[in-house]
Formats: sequence, structure tokens, C-alpha cells
Amino acid sequence: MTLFTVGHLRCEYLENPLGIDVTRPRLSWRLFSNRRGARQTAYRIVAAPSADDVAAEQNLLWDSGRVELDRSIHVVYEGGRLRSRQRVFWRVQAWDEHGNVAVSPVAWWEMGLLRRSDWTASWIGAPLVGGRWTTIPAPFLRRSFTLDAPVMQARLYITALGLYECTINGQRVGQDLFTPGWTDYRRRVQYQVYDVIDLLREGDNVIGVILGDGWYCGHVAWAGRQNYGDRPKLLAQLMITCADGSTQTMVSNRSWRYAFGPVLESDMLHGESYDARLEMPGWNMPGFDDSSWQPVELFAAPDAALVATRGPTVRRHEEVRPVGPPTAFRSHQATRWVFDLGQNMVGWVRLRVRGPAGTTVTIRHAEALNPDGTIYTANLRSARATDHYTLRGEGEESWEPRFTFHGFRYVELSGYPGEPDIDAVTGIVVHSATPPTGEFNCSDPLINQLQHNIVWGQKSNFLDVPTDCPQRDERLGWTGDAQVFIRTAAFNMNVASFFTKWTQDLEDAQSPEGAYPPVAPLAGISGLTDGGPAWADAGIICPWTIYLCYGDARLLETHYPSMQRFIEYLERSSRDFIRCYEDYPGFRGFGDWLALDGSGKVDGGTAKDLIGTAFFAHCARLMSRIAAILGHQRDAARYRRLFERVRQAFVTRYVTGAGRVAGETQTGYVLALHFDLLPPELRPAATDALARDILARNTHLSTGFVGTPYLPHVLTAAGRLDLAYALLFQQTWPSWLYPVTQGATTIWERWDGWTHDKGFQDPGMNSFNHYAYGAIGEWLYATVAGIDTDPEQPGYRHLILRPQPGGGLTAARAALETMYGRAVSAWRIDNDRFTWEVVVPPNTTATAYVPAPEGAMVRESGQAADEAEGVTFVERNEETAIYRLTAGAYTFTVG
Ligand code: RAM
Repeated sequence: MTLFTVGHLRCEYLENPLGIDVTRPRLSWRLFSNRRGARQTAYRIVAAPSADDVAAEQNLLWDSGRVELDRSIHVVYEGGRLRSRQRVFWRVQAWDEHGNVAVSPVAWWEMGLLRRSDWTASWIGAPLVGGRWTTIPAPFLRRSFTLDAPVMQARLYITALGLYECTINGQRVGQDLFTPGWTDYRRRVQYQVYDVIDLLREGDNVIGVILGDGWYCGHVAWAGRQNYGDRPKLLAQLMITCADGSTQTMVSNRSWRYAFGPVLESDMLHGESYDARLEMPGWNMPGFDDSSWQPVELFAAPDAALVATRGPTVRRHEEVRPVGPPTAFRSHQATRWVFDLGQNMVGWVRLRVRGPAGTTVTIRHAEALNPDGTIYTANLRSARATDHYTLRGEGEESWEPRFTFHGFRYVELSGYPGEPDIDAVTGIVVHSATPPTGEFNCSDPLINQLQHNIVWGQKSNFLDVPTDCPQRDERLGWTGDAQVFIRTAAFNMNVASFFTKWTQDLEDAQSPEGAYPPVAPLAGISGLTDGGPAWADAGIICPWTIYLCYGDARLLETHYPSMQRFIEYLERSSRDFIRCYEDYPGFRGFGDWLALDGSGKVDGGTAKDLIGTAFFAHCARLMSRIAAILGHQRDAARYRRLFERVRQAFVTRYVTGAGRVAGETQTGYVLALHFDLLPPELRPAATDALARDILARNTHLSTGFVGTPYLPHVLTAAGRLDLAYALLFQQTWPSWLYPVTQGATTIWERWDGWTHDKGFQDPGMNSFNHYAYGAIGEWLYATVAGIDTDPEQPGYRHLILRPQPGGGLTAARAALETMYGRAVSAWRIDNDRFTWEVVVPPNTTATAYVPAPEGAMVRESGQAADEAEGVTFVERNEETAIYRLTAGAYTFTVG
């Protein structure tokens, strides 16, 4: 008998989360077994106030009893009502299909501060405010306090309007960056919770905080400063229990003092200036004389909800070293040293320098080089992206900024004393800590580089919110871009909690009329409240995608009323079901953004009303499915009817009897086909027209942000896999591989961001790190390698394993950490023999499509596939043999 174990316990996607405010948290676990057919038949969860209680099964807060279900994800806690600060320990027993039982290790979660009245701290800060375009130095805040007994338990509840970096007795609290994260601070402010017991000691202690402007009052996009408020403010509450049973709460209040120190300015877009001569050694340690510091100011609490952090915080990840020594550009003014890090990235550099006190080193950042090798910064627009470090003048100095980030591959130092060596600069990569889940590779090095670029586009733009780009004066949570990329993102990394947080930002940004905006969080950068077709629709597409990939029905439930308001808004604002009709008085959308379809327009030649109506139909249909999932059958029927009507309106308006779609653009055909808007008999003609257009352009796509993501899927579904691969392998622009052939290390915003003939595209809008076109990634995973979800059993409860080799590839492999465990699909072709290794995670099943021409023998681990354990023959057609698989590892061979 093979053993199985149960583990990987998660609460709301997180391992032992400290400080959540979900009052009915969901619990998930995994079964581990190599046995074919391993599955859960029953579970029992017990929860108690301590790990010992859980082990002894006493004082239970909840005993689910034995539940005869195979469910192992998102099981809702149904114990007693959870209080602020309560910690709950839990474990699960699981029974497998043979009746064996396994017991998990004990896990826990801890509640944050659930009521406003739990906060006794006050909002504090310094008096300087700066202006719309003028920055201020970062205030340093401190407070000392004494503990009369050893500490038993200590929690810090902390947030800011702006950014905070907190230390206790000189040691940094936690590893999170850019906390408390970006929300619409007028509505919602997140707080963080830390266990700080190891930082405290009996006797004198000091808590010290540096405040940064961040998104709250620093520059956001092109809007200047102070978009949410005038200056940074802190709210902190340290709650301590001592060994003698006494409790002490140390809060931010009038007794704190502030001073300005070495951080002269710090702005997310423009950079940080630091004068090490102004450091205040020991400022965050006991014994420091703060008599010259001033009492802080007190501020009224903002009229916003204080909520626990939902998403993963931003963390440091890898470090990147220059690929070689810097190139020197000497002039009479200064010598500029240009380093190449070899990778377009997001974060900052750690500077190493030695020299006289008062010397200022200027650090500039760029994504590209001019032909003469100097840095190209025109595409940063007004973002200065420049750090300054002024030396203390003592030995080797090492410095990193703390409240800014840059998007760059090249670093320019000027004012550097002497000649910098290669170690003068190290790139520090930061992004939201979304755990990596996916791997994709294949036999073609250019495609592997494309996958690399997609992943780096994701790392670079998942910085608390999904941004369009990380370098210029923009860096906004563009809804269209997020919608386009979310599915790919969910392959590469676990983005469930990242999007749980951001879909709330989206709802917070919904207009009173029901429209979703072009960017979330709202940042006051445009008067637009409606993002228009394919942008606003993120409000439905994103929660739906998280449901598909993680089985998260609660996210749908949470946003259901908001999504309903959106659909009603579309119904009201369309005319005869045509959305964004020609003389529509509101915003008609961004069109097929950045399509190079020969129309010469930035939004492509596909009519906005056509795009609008297609997405209206798509969202109505998704809503009908969502309503059914949530058990709202009447709504489901109503949205289904709505879908039918919009589809009818689409056909009447845009489709000829010969299957031509108005405007004859690729995107028009792609939307009509992908959203299933055409009468079945017209699909072949529409597919032919699409294929003809692609060939007429010498096998090039002409799609922009809207059409591109669906294009390969449409071709695959229509039996034109050959053409999908031909486009994938196309190396001249517009194509995915063109930037790769030009040495790109991330995804470009534009198909022609740089070309031999024209050089750089319009610097007004030319990012080299924009993930939207990286949406091809989902096709690589799902079609080339062959791992896909089944909407009927989401979260990879049932997997669709369907590799579709082509394009001359001889091998491809994908692996994916699903909620249930690791899935693998890896195929190779040698000497006409097809070998396919798959892994189906425990407690899941799969449908496997083995590419096998009629008559070819399909084997699994050497024997006839139909006879293999765990394999059930389903059906066969000319090209494929279809099997149903239980959990386990399999090796299929054909030929
Ligand atoms: C650009 C952004 C984004 C796009 C919008 C319409 O400014 O970079 O990618 O969604 O425009």
C-alpha cells in the first residue's frame, strides 16, 4: 500500500497569515501521493485556540465532523465568530479512496483589527507639505518607551497614508516594501500586522518610522503630486503582552517626535536624493538625544475603511549584476559611466562608492541606448527616474533608495569619484510576492526567450497593482491591460490574492452609473469614469479568470452586485444593443489599441462600436454563467437572453450573409469567432477571410491589444493551427518574435517599438516593458504544451491536457502548481515517435488528448493505453485518442 500525506495548508491562499479580516476564511490543503487514482473521499477539520488543543482535540472552536466530500480547496470555516486579534490553529484529516487516513501538520491564521474602535492610535506626521510639483524631505518619526518585564507577545498594527518603513531598536520590521500598498486612499487603506517579539527587549526601546510620499502624495502618472492628500501620515499601534501578564499598547500620538534627515526627496517616478552627511546615527535606537526633534502633528482620521492587506506585498527578489564593465563617455562637464544589466527590470540599484564627503553621484536609469551608446531616456517622458547619493566620506559606502522604483536595463553614473568597477552597481529586482507557479519551455530558443520576456514583463508590472508599464510617468493599473494578461499571469505565478485585492480596487473605482474605469485604483489622472470596451470589461473578466484558475467562487459572489450594475449600465448606455454606437455621447473606448493594421490610427481600424458590442455580448454571457454558478438561476436566464439579443444585434449590424465581418479587420473576425457571435454556418467563411487576410500580409497579424490575445486561440479552434504557429514563428514585425530578434528581454508596448528603418517609435508612448502582448503566454501553456482548465470543474479540479504540436517544434514542456498540486505536460518527438509525460495532481482528474493518427498504437508506460491503470478510453477521431485519467504520472507513446 502506498502512503499518502496531507499538507500545504492555506488560509485565504496564504500560509499562516498574520492579520486577516475575512470573517469566514476559506481553508485549502493538498494531498501528496504518487499513487494513480489518489483522491480524497472525506475530510475533517478541527480548529482550536492552540496547537496543543488541536492535537488533543479539546477546547475546539470548530469540528467539521467527517464530511464525505472530495473537496480540498476553499472549505469555509464554520466555527464560532472570529474576534479581533484571535489566532486559530487548525489541521485537517483526509481519507483517501482506500479509506486510509492522513493527518496534516497544524497551521494557523490570526485575525487583524476588525473594528474601527480597536484602533486607539492617532494619525501623525510632520508639518511640511510641498506642492503640486515640489517635493519635501522624508520625515523621520520616533518614540521611545520602556518595558518593565520580558515580552511574551507583541504585534505591530501599522499603516500610512503614503509609505512607511518601520524599525524597532534599529531593526527593520518585516521585509515588505511600499507598504501599505496602493488603494484609493479616499475609500480604503490597508494595514499590515507584524509579530515583533524578537525586536523588543525589557528596558528601553525605540520605534522609528520613515515616511515616504508614495502614491498617496507623490507624483502619480502625469498628474503631479498630492492626488489623494497633501503629506504622508502614520498610524501605528504596538500591542505588547509581558511575562508578568501586563499589557501595554504603544500608539502613534502626540508624544512622538520628528525630524528631517538624509532623505531629501523621494518620489516613485522621479527618484530619491539622499545626503549621507545628514544621517542621524542611532536615531532609531535607545539613548539617542532627540531634544532637537519636534513634536509631531496630529491629523483627523481619513474617512476611509481600514482593511487588512489582501494581496501579496512587494518584496525584493533577485539581484542582477552588470554584464561587463561600464562604458565611459567623457566630456568637459563630467564622465558618464553606462552599465548594462543585461535584463530590463524593475527596482533600483545598490551603489558602492568610496570618495570625499559631499561628492554627489547621480544615478540615471534607462531601458535602451542611443546609437552612440549613451542612455535613451526620451520614452520616460517626464519621469526623471534619477537618484542622487551624496557621500558621507568614510570608507566604502553602500546605498539603496527606499521609496522609489525604476524600470531599466541600463544605469548611468555621473559624478562618480574615480573609476567605478563592475561592482559599483547591482540591480535589485522588486515585485509583488506572487509565488511562481508555472514553467514553460520548448525546443525553440527564440520561443523560450519570448517566455522569459513574458515572465519579466509580469515581474516588472505586478507591483502592488497590475500596471501598464514601470518606467515612464504612467505606471497605472490600466484595466484593459490587466484583463488581457490575467490568464497568462495565472500560469506564471499564483496571482489569486493579488487579483483579490485589485478586483476590490476596481469595484472601489466603479462609477455611480456602474461603469468600470480605465485605471484602478483611480488616481485622478483623467476625467474618464468609463474605461470603454475591453477596458471596463475587466470588472467581469478578471474575477471570472480567477474563478477559472483557482476555483474561487467567493470572488464572483463578492463582486456580483457590482458586476450586475455594470451590465445594467451597458444595457442603459447601448442603443438597440449596440454599445458605443457612432454618435454615442460618452467615451467610445480605446479601440484595438496599438494595432498596426494599416489604418494609420493608434486605435486601429476596427470600429469601436463593433468592439463594444462584441464585449457586451461576451460579458453578458459570462454573467449568465456566473449567475448560474452562484445559484441565481433567474438572473442566469435573463443574462442568457441578453447575450442572445446582443449577439443578434451584432450579426444584424456587422455580419454579411457571406460571413464577412464589417471593416474586414483581423480583430473584427477574431472577436466574432472567439465570442461565438456568428451563426455556425458562417464560421468557416469568417475563418477563411481571417486566414486570407493574415496571408495577404505575408503571414502577419494586424491586431492590437484587443484582438491579439484571442488570435491564436481562434485559429487553433478553427483548425488553422498551422497558421497560429506560422504567426508565432514570424520574425518580422508585427510579431511576437520580432522584439526577441532585436535582443528584447521584456515585452514591448508596440510591435514596432524600435525598427531598423525608423529607429525608436514615438517617445510619447513607447514602453519596452508592457505586458499586454505577452498574453500569447496562455497559448504556449494551454495549446503548445497542453495544460488547460475545465470551466465546468474550475481551479484545475479537472484538467484538460491537450498538447497540439506544430511549427516544427520537437519538444515542449509545461509545469503548473495548481491548487491541488503540480501538473505536468511534457512532450517530445524523436524519429517520428511521440512521447508524452503527464502528471495529474492528487484529487484531480484529467482528459488527455493524445495526438495519434488513426491506426497508430497508443501506449502508456509500455502497454496498450486502454489497459493501463488509471486510464479510461473515451473516444477517438482521425487525429486524437482521448482518455480520462485519474491522478498520477503517465508516459504515453505513439508510433
Ligand atoms: C496607454 C497605457 C495602456 C493602455 C492605454 C489605453 O497609456 O500604457 O497600456 O491601456 O494607454
